[in-house]
Amino acid sequence: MRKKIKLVFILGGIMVGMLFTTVIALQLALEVTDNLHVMGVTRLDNGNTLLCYSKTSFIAKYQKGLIENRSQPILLGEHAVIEVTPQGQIVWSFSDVVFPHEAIKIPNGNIWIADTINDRMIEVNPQTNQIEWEWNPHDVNWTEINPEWDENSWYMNPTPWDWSHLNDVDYKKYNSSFEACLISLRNFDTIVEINYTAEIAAGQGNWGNASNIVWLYGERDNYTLLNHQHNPDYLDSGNIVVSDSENARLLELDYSSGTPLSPYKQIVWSYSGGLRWPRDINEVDGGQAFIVTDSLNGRIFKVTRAKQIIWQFTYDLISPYETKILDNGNILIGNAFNGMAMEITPFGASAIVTWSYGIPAAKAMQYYIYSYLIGCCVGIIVILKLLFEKKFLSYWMIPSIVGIILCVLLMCFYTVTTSATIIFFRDLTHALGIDV
Ligand SMILES: [Ca+2]
Ligand SMILES: [Ca+2]
Ligand SMILES: [Ca+2]
Repeated sequence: MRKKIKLVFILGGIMVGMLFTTVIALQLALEVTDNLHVMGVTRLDNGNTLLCYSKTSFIAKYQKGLIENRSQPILLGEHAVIEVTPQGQIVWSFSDVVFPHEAIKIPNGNIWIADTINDRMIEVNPQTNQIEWEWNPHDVNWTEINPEWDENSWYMNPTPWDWSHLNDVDYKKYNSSFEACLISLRNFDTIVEINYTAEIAAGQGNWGNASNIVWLYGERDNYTLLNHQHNPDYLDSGNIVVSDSENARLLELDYSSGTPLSPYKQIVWSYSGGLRWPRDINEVDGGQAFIVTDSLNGRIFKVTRAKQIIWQFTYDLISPYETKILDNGNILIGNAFNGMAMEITPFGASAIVTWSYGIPAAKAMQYYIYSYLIGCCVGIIVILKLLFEKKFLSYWMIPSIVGIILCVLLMCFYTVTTSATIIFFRDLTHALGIDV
């Protein structure tokens, strides 16, 4: 009986210890390395890459609900949009943003940024870093768009922080008539298209006029239409695709269906089944297939219009955010939780990584946790063996102490090691086929 109680205490202690060390190790890794949580990625004509990042430590606080309002201090360097060369040199940056999700270059040379938690779309002149146009959902009189969105609705009651969660922006030129800006307002479950030409003509002080919203889809809390969407895109046909993330489906909308300002549009293609928080869809093969970012499944795949998955890539992805299809057929990835922008070249049924920027610290932590858990299992077996063979107390303590020392050393190695070492181990495990 006494032996049984002792056993329960020992096993319980080991389990609590494992859990505790794992949590501490994760926290340490994220805070010591504090790698970049990479969201939107765009390849520029000069070969450089624009990428939006926030530090992983911010994401951790944000997800725990520890950052609730603007009075919370935003640390220097915590968020930025940067331009990096193929060699990884930063040649431009803009940091007056909080959790930016997208940055694209428009034909006049300026950069459009979805400044997500600041609830605004900004146009930045990269020569001066001045904001030359800004579109805020709180400037819009939404009741003009839809009488049901009255003064009591969400639309007319802005909160100062992360109200709309404005998470994507796209550009389109409609022949010579006007240039348009497609914006995703995640917390509104709504996508809007803005007449950019009219906004610029109206001048500062008149931005955000409701009459410059020329098209929309979705309505807050009407989840039959959209539920917390990400990354709408214009198709070459003029239709719009969007990741209807919380509904775990992908939609193609007939742009011309319904009236332009009706929340309802005709869905002409959709895909669901097996998706976990899809956050991006891009057309390829002349509109005959799509590249999908299936975030929580840690994969990027290609699906045809006939709904066949014909290609998939998972290597090193942890909750990837979005992709952009490059002119040479390669795919640029914002690999959010694994802290990298990556370029991959499709190869057979998968792809090879041909370029990356950032440190995959989170992936290194996964390797650490697996090795740690294996170590613990071995430790438990040793302890049980010693116990049942009636050895002295001091003997079964030895493997535990050795195990703890090894864990601490491993933890130090993984957290303080250089990016080159992490990348070496990442590539080694991949080469050995034990990548997970
Ligand atoms: Ca995007
Ligand atoms: Ca987009
Ligand atoms: Ca995309």
